[in-house]
Amino acid sequence: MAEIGPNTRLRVSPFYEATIGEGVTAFSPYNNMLMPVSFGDADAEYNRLMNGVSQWDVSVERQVEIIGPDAARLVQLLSVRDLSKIEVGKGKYVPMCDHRGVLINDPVVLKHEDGRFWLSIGDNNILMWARAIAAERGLDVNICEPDVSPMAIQGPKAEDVVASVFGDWVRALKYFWFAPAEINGIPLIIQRSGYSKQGGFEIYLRDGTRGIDLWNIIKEAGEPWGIGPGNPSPIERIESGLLSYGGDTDDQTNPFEVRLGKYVDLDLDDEVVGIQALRQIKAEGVKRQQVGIVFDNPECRPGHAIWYAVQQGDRGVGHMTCGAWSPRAGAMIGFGLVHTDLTVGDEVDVVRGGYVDRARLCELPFF
Ligand code: THG
Repeated sequence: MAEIGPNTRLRVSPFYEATIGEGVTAFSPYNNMLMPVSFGDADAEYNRLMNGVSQWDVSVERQVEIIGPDAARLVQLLSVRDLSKIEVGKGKYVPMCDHRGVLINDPVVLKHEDGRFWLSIGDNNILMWARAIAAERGLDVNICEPDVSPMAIQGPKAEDVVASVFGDWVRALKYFWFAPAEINGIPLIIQRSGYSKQGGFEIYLRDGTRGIDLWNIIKEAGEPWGIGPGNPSPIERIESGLLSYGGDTDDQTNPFEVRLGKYVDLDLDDEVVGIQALRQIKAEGVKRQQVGIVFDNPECRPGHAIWYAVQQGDRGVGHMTCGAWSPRAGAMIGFGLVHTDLTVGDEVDVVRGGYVDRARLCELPFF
């Protein structure tokens, strides 16, 4: 069997050995790292997330740290959401666009102090982007990627597990709020957040040499609740309507098309990258929309390829950008990126390889 090994261009997660020990069976490339995407038992992994608690290596969610007198200014210039009221100790979900108004990331922004922020990024090189914009605008900031690696604890029992390790104070953390913590000398940040709608926390490891220690502390503490390994679930995130930047978006996608319009503030000043283009896009009318797709045939199962063509008769009306068998829907479901002249309830054909499947458009989220 061929191998893809860690090398200087493929950085190693501090939890790598731990996930190998847990029996990881598949990885996906993300931010020049490998993200575990399967531990070989999809049903058990989904059930843990829905009914118990699941432990994820999401160190691929890299942090871009911005420090300095102009840090707040730079973070706002990079973000099409108004950040003037962001509070110290709270994160915010923020679309980032290029000068065309095309979505280039959807990070969680964490404000640590007035002059210090983290952008907790998806799969794109925002470190380079932030440095380029800062230099162009002559801003007084320092930008780096700190030694920080998030682990997610997700599911209805996540709070009990995290409280058993760090104390009951974590139960009082509101959504997206974070606080520093420490266990056995391991420096951490704990936030109520994570890429699922089943509740939970993200623990940002701030010392990459202590990854296995942290993994084992959480694993042992979670045993009474049946904790086990998992990863951002393609099934649950589709059911819950969570966007995957780079999966559900292409090189033309703007935030209005993928349900992020509520996080866009068009009256931000003109200097914000992409804001002028977004005003024009809005004025001209948005051409595509993200909707749910439910397949008629209950036997239908997802295939390999993505971005299947969606048609009405012979007319191409868009694409299906992701799909999964949904236990809760009892059907194959997915997201469509389709023309705005289609509406919820419309029947469509999804063309997958040689097959044509009948499906119906519906509102997102599914649940
Ligand atoms: N956690 C952290 N960093 C991340 C992710 C994460 N960086 C990369 C990637 N995931 C960014 N994408 C998302 C997508 C959705 C959410 C968070 C990050 C999310 N959305 C909620 C929703 O859509 O309902 C809440 C948004 C809101 O209303 O504020 O949580 O998972 N650290």
